[in-house]
Amino acid sequence: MRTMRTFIAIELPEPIRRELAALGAALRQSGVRASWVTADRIHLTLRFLGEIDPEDADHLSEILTQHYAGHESFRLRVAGVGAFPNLKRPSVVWVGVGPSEGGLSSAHAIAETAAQTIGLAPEKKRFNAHLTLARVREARDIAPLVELITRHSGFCGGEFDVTGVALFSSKLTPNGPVYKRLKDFLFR
Ligand code: 2AM
Repeated sequence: MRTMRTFIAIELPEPIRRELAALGAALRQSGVRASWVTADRIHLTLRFLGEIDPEDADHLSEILTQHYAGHESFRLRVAGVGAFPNLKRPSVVWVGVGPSEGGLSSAHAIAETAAQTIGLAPEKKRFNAHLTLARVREARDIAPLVELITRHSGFCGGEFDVTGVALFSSKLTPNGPVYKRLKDFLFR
């Protein structure tokens, strides 16, 4: 059976995307070799599922429909810029999202439980809500990027109401991943 590479994520509204696009353009000026995630593809991943069977995707969708239907909407704030694992060795440039407790935490818990229900192993890494802006390709000469991240650390992208989450497929291509929204799970 053909599997699909999938993940569960929260989409961002247009005004936030515009702010992220402007921030990305500013950081790109560093000239450091990195693959920049275009603003239309930036999302908040709740759970990366990897390759799953279409049957499991259907089962997962049923569970998510049921559980998210009872969820309250909540507000998130997009703010701050940093790097994983740290600014000395930036590998991933991220933008912060919070608060991580409350609605975001319970929306994440639903995604995690659903993933385990279809037989996936529990996620070992602690959930760290972030938006990936870039993946750094060049470990040397990163000083200009670090400088720009530091200068923009007070970045504020605005707030938005989360009214649902979605299941996405991800196809890896030479031009980067192509994401497709497969199904929406709207809150009550
Ligand atoms: P990231 O933003 O931190 O890279 C689609 O690939 C989404 O799933 C991305 O947002 C990515 O998170 C997330 N993801 C989590 N674990 C992943 C993995 N092992 N491989 C690819 N993407 C992963």
